[in-house]
Order: sequence, then C-alpha cells, then structure tokens
Amino acid sequence: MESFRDIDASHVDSAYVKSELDSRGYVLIRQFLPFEDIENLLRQIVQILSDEGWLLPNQHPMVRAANPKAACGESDPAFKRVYEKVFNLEAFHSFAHHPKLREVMRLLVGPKLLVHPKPIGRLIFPNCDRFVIHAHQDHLAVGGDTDCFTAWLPLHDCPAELGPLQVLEGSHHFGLQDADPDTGVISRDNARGREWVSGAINAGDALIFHGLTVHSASPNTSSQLRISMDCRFQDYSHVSNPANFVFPGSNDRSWESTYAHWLSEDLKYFWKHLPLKFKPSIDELTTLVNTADSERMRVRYNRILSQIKLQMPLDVISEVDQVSLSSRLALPQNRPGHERL
Ligand SMILES: O=C(O)CCC(=O)C(=O)O
Repeated sequence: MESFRDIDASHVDSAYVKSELDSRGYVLIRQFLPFEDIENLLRQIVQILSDEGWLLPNQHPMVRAANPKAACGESDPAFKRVYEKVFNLEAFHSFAHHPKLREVMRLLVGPKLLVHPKPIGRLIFPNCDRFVIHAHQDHLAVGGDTDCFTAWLPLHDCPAELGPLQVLEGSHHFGLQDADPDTGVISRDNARGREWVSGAINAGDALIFHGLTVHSASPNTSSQLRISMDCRFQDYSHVSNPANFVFPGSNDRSWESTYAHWLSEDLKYFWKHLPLKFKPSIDELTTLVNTADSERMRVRYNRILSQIKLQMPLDVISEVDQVSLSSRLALPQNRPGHERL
C-alpha cells in the first residue's frame, strides 16, 4: 500500500490544507499537537483502564499492555461501562477543542466552527478481528452536513502493528457509496476512489479527512491497546444531526452525568447559543417517531426528541424548530431556569 502524503505542522497553510482535502480527501499533519497535552489525556485514560483490569498489572499503565482476558469491543456491555468513564473525563472533551485543532478546522469550515460535542475515543484491544473498523464513510453515521471533517488523533505513536487508519484517496468525490445497510461497511473491492494509503501515525499527528472519504482501521496485531480519538467539525450554519447533541442510544446517559465531575464550566453546553439547524428538523423528528420503518428507529427518534426537550435550551434551536417544538411539547419559549440545561 502507498504511504500517506504528509506535511510538517510548521509548513501548514490554508491553501495547502484546502487543496489536499479537495484533491485527496485527507491531510496528514505531522507533529501538530503538543506532546504534553496528549500525554495528560492518555494518563487519565490508562488509569481508568488499569483500574478496570484491562491492562496487565505488572507493567506501567502508559505501556498499555493489554490483558487478553478483558478483551471487549464497542457492542459489549463491559466496554460500554468503561467507555462511559472515559467519555466523562473533562480532558477528553477539552481535547476536541484544542486551540490548534480549532485553528486548522477554521481553515476548512470558516469562522462558524462547530466542534461536535461527542468526540469518540477508540480503545482497541489487540488481535481481535471483530474490533477492527472496516471501510466506511463517516457521513452515513454522522449525518447533517457532508462538509463535516474528522480529525483522527492517536494518543501514542501508532506504527502499522497498532492498527492506524487507512484512507482511500479521492473517494470523497463519489458521494455516498454502496454500503451494507446494517453495518455501513463498504466492500473494499467495490469502493470507488484512487488508491488506499496508510502508514504510521504518531502521537501529535493529526489525520484530517472529509465526511465522504472512505477509510478503515488496520488490525491491531501488537500486544498493546490502541487508544485514539476521533473528533468532528463543521460549519454551524449548515445542517447538523440532532443525534450528535444528545444520547439516543441509552436511557441513563445525559450531559448532566457527563459533567458531574468537571472542574470548569467553560465547555458545558458550549453549543448552547449557536443557531443550529437540525436535520431531521424537530417537525421531521416528531413525524419519524411514528412513521420510521422499524420499532428500533421509532424508539431512537423518540429518545432524540425527548432528550432535546430535556437537555437543550430552546435558544439553540433555529426559529422554525422553536415554534414547532414549543407547540408540540407545550413548553413556553423562554423557560425560566432552562439556561443551564
Ligand atoms: O479508530 C478507528 O479504529 C476507527 C476510526 C474511524 O473510523 C473514524 O475516525 O471515523
């Protein structure tokens, strides 16, 4: 496989980033984020994993030596319980707002930058095929604006054996590609684009790609956990998916539980005053609660709608949606005491 084309952070400028994203669908910026900031987050994550028995006890947690007996992945209840602890870390969220990331993302999306509020942490056990994320396009799951960008950020050096990402160059030029309707996986044989590229991605490097760029993880064949973040960014005046602001998959997670141990108020509900435009809109969501094809999706839409009501202040929602939400949910437009929700 060909190697990534990359650039050192000191040479990055707006024209380069835009033209690489335009022509290749990705840009790999080397030595972009300061090591101390990455290490601070990694330390907090590995402490959780060590306390949970995911790491071998006879080695330093920062080595991330995986305990094979604890191996689990995203769909396992054991994973979800530990992941929630990681997700609740204040540093996990502030990392997505790192000034360097904001700066480069503004080059791509302009001044109206929306940092998606739910970054994803990847905690990938080694030598487990079922945990490898296969080829897909983020837009299928993320929804909203196609011009949404992902920054993939390993929290330690990630040579080939730790399973860094691979990218299909130029694949973002072909719209949404044929994918398995249940899993969103695109067969590598049929994927449209130029050629697959890959290579080591190290702590501090940022791999940034477009929402339609086909990409895939490579298998982690090492003996260590691979720990990385993926954070998403878009223009807030473009449509965004309301599911990205709430917790549609679970009944007991909320922003209040996420924020319970945070020291600073700065990033809580940071999107609160942004004039977001939802797609599906509140009206569409209200219809989907009754008309979506499957019971699973009807329940999901219902959760999104009710969590928006509970968790988001009405001034977040665009004019049209406010009227619709307040009449349907019988809420006053300016609810006293709602500012902190
Ligand atoms: O880190 C991984 O294994 C997958 C990440 C990914 O697919 C993404 O960032 O969209």
